[in-house]
Amino acid sequence: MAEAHARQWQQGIDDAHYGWEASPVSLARIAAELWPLVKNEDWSFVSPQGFFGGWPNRLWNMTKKYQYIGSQGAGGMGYGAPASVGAALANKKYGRLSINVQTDGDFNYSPGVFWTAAHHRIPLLTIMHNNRGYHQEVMFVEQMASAHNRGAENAHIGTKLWDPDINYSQIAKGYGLYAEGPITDPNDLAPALKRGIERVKKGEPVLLDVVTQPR
Ligand SMILES: Cc1ncc(C[n+]2csc(CCOP(=O)(O)OP(=O)(O)O)c2C)c(N)n1
Repeated sequence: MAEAHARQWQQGIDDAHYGWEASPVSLARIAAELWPLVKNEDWSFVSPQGFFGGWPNRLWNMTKKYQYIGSQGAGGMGYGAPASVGAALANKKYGRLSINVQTDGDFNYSPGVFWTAAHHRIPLLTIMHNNRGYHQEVMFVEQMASAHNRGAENAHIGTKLWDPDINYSQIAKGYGLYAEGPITDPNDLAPALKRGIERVKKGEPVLLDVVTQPR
C-alpha cells in the first residue's frame, strides 16, 4: 500500500506539469502555486474539489480533519459559495486561513454571500475557477449531441458564460472585497496569491479572478 501510495503521489506531481504554462491557467497550477504559500499556515480548504480536478488531494498534505470541507451533500449548484463563507466563519475564531476555489457557475447562484463575508469581516481567500461556463453541462450536451450525430457546434448555447465575459473582480469590489483579476497569464498567479494571502491573514475576504482551463 505504501508503494502504491507513493506511485499515486508521484503521478499527481507528474500530471501537474501538463499545461503548466497554458493560458487559460491550468487547475493543477493553481493548486501547485498555492501549496508552498499555505503549507506552513493553519489552512483549511473550504470548497468541494470535484470540479477542481481533485488537485488539493493529489498535491497537498492533508492531515487534519478541518483541512477539507468535503464535497456537496447533494449535487446542487449554488452550494459552494455559501458553504465556503460559512466554513470560513467557523474557522475565523481559530485564526485559520480559509481557501475557496470558486467555480463561476456556482458563484452566480448566490453571489451576495460575498457581501456577507465583507460585512462580517470573514477572512477567506476565494480564487475564481473562471472557466466561463457551466462546463459540466457543456460536456454533457457535447456528448449527447455527438451521440445523436448532430455535431456539437451548438453545445455552447445556454451553457457558456461569455459574451459578455463576467468581471468577477468588479463584482467582488462592488460587494466591498479586495479583488484582483481577471488573471490570464499563469506567471501572474503566484504574486497575486501572495498579495491575497497577506490580506486574508489581516482578517478580510479577498477574491482573485483566474481565467482557467475548463477542468
Ligand atoms: C441547483 C442546480 N442547478 C443546476 C444543476 C446542474 N448542474 C450541474 S453542474 C452544473 C454546472 C456548474 O458550473 P460551474 O459551477 O461553473 O462548474 P463547471 O461545471 O464549469 O466546472 C450545472 C448547471 C445542479 N446540479 N444544481
